[in-house]
Amino acid sequence: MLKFSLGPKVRQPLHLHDKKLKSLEQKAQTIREDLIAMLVEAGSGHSAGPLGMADIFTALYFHVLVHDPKRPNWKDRDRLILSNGHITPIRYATMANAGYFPKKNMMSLRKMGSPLQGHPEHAWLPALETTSGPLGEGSSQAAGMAYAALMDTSPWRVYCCMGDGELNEGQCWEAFQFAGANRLYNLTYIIDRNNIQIDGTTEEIMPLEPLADKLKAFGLNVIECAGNNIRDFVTAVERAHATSDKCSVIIANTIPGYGIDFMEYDYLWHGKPPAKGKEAANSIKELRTLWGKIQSEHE
Ligand SMILES: Cc1ncc(C[n+]2csc(CCOP(=O)(O)OP(=O)(O)O)c2C)c(N)n1
Ligand SMILES: [Mg+2]
Repeated sequence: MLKFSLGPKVRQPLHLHDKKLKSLEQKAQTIREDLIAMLVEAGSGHSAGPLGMADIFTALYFHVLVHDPKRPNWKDRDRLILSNGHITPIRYATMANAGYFPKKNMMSLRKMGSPLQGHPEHAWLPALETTSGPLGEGSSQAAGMAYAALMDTSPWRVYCCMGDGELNEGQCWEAFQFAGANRLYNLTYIIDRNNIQIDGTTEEIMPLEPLADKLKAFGLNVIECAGNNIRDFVTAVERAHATSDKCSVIIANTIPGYGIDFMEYDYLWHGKPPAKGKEAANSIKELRTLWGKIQSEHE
């Protein structure tokens, strides 16, 4: 039974036309290059997860979220919770490109006193919505926010990014139970299904499969998509928006280290940046090759 009545939250289709798609792909490319520049300058931080999620963050900030970078405290903004806090460099790079703060500030990543800490610090950068890093917590915070929004009949939606290795944390499954039982249809979890975690592949360390079936058994609306295909991801979000009686989970199949050949699929790049010099230059070169391929697909 539905605990909350249907409000005005069912969103209109997102209308991703070809011209907009191309502009999002261009944006994602800029963001990937900015991300590498930030990580190289910081000399520490996470590469694989952030690169794999660049297309999704671009789609979120430039097409999906109802938000206003000039009014980060606007009460009706959508809430984006980063439960897998360690991938925050991709959020910073996307937020800078969206106008939340000057792009030159990106280079302060992980420096003393910078709002751009290695894991998100809400007190220093309120537009992050929460502080995160301890895996699992964001999943419950997001469910609580979505529940509150339904109680208040507020129009905003909640999106919560999670890692697949993060699902080893039992708290995630408590949050899924709560979201399923309360049919939080204004909440969408986005799982970065990149098959790696800090020290190996997910299936070696703590097998997750059959993941979709497990999530369905918790009463969730499960949608799978190719996470490095912006159109596919946006279509998945539209399907979540069209669901008015269940919380949705998008299993986004991404490539860790996407765009940099020597990082792709390799868990050893979970938590380190390319070294200054040759490795950094090669990373940018690889990303430009990817960009060439993306453009040629449109010809
Ligand atoms: C509660 C908790 N336990 C352990 C860690 C350390 N840790 C940080 S990231 C990570 C791996 C998470 O895997 P996944 O979410 O798949 O991230 P990916 O490697 O794909 O970026 C771990 C174990 C943590 N941050 N919080
Ligand atoms: Mg992972």
